Amino acid sequence: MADIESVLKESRIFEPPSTFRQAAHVKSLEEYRALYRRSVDEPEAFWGEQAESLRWSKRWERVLEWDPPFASWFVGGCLNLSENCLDRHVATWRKNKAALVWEGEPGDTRVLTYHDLLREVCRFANVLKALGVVKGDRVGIYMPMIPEAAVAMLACARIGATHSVVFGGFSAEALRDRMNDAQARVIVTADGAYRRGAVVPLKANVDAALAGAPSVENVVVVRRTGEEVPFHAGRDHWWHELMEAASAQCPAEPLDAEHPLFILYTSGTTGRPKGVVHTTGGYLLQASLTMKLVFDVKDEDTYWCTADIGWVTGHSYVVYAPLANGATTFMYEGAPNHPEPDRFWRIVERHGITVLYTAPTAIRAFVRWGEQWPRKHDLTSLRLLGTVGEPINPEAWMWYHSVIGGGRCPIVDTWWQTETGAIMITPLPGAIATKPGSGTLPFFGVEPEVVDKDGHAVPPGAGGYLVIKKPWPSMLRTVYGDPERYVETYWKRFPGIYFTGDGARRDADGYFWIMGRVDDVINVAGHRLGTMEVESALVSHPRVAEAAVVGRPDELKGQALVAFVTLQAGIALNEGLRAELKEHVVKEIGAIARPDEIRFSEALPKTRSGKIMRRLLRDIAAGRDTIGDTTTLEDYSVLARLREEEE
Ligand code: 7RM
Repeated sequence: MADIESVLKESRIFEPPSTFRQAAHVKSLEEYRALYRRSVDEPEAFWGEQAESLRWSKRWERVLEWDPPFASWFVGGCLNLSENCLDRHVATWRKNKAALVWEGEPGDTRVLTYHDLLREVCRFANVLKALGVVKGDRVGIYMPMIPEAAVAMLACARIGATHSVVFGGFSAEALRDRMNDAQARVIVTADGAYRRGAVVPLKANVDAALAGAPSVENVVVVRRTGEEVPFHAGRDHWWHELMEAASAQCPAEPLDAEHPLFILYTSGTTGRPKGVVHTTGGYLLQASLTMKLVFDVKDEDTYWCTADIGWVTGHSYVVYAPLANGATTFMYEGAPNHPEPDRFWRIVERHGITVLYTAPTAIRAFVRWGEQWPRKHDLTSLRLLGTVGEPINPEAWMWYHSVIGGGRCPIVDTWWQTETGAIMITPLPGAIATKPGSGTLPFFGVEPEVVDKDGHAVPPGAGGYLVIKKPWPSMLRTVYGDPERYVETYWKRFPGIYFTGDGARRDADGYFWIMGRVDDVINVAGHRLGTMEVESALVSHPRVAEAAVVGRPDELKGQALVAFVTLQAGIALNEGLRAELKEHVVKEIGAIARPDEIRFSEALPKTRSGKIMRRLLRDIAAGRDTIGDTTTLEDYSVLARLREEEE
């Protein structure tokens, strides 16, 4: 009996377009394979060569020290990340190139050149120093998606302060717990943030959080929305006032390659937040190399990653990796449907976006809102599309490909995690043919495997647990303040091997297909089904926009399969449709996956980064109250509404 059974069949395949291939950094499958071979046969030589492309103030002595499960990369080397992102380019023709193009939700825009951005970063680095922040201190960042957020991150990196960005939509309690765990000395925030035309009271949340976070001595507040906010004399400072007084000269501090760059909290299911720690050299190297080869970034690109900086994708692929490559990174403050559902496409047209990187959850929302919205805009500037965050259902992939990409743009479906720091499994768009729903092949130096519960590799086509067999440069180094938890969470289940928590299968071409989180696997009469495949079967029905499946305890079968389904806009509910959807799943993948129950819902509970929270749906399906952590839930009203919608 397989650990996780695979039932989905998907046979479409898309070769890289030849014009794309010719101009790409990696141009053929043969080239990919040769480089990949070398990267895993001689990882230290490979990464050592790649690291030559960064600016080091002191060369490393050893590429890797591996004391399982603790890794040190570029041991003895010193560098500064902000110097690599800024000073390096300011010394070239890129000085006056746009580093950051920004659009606010109200439609205001700003452009910062590399020169501008360096000056802002230096000034804010001096502000932090003046507030007493020294190398090794932690700084909290709780901000809207405005340029100052990137400035604050880079300023921390410049002086060796470790930042901890907390998503601006999180509550005061979530912020308090994270600041306490990190023992942050300063928080950088704003008066408020625009979201769908309303104002999120960031400063008020900070005030509430600080009542229980005594380590924080100073708060720096950007004026964004202009609302009156209470000020605590001595503790609170306006960003613009401190910046006015600060010098624009600030030498980049040479930092050890293993100096902690940031702590990013992922909500564990219970209790204490889990602070994933990333360091400097290896992180920067893998983030910047993936940026170059996966997004095939060129100087002419205007690249837009839609993730919030409160998520790892925002750290790596909005801020650090694009800037390390001297690219133009575009940043948008607000919601995708404000004032109308065509906001993203309006932005693509207005700014001439060439590379777009977004999440499946957003794509499914666009499908649901209807293709009339993208059709209103000229999207021909786009040349490459990316997705991240969840498995993408083949139907959503096809829609993205044809409606947004005009059939001409490759799609890079990039699998990675907060813990991996950078992309791990992904197509290289000029080299690797894509299949809708597959992340395809491992990036250089990454050795993933699909294994059974005893850690043995499973044959092609079989489902199992996704693991990574060797250390990689941008891997997490520990859980902040809790190395035991680091070992326990990631390295215990398969001793000496990193466990991702995801289920996957590999097909006959060696392509990886992520099947969802292992904790979400549903056990129906002895068949262990991953969520992705059943959900994809539902989403392939023309009336379905999104689906989430969970198990509910069942005396006969172990678990019954409950599907929560969101329909396309404008579709009326009826009993016939329920039966039709059940039959559709049977036709697509077989009787074992037939949903026992279908519940229609206007929305599904999701995290801020768009991941469906199946844990909460399990409680609802079983009629239980939710006991677990809901602090990362995007829209609390969804839970109440779901409870009302009984079959
Ligand atoms: C970058 C990020 C990580 C989890 C991961 C998966 C899921 C992410 C994909 C994906 C299938 C993808 N960091 N995931 N990307 N599943 N295909 N391309 O998302 O720490 O927030 O989440 O997200 O389950 O383990 S994260």
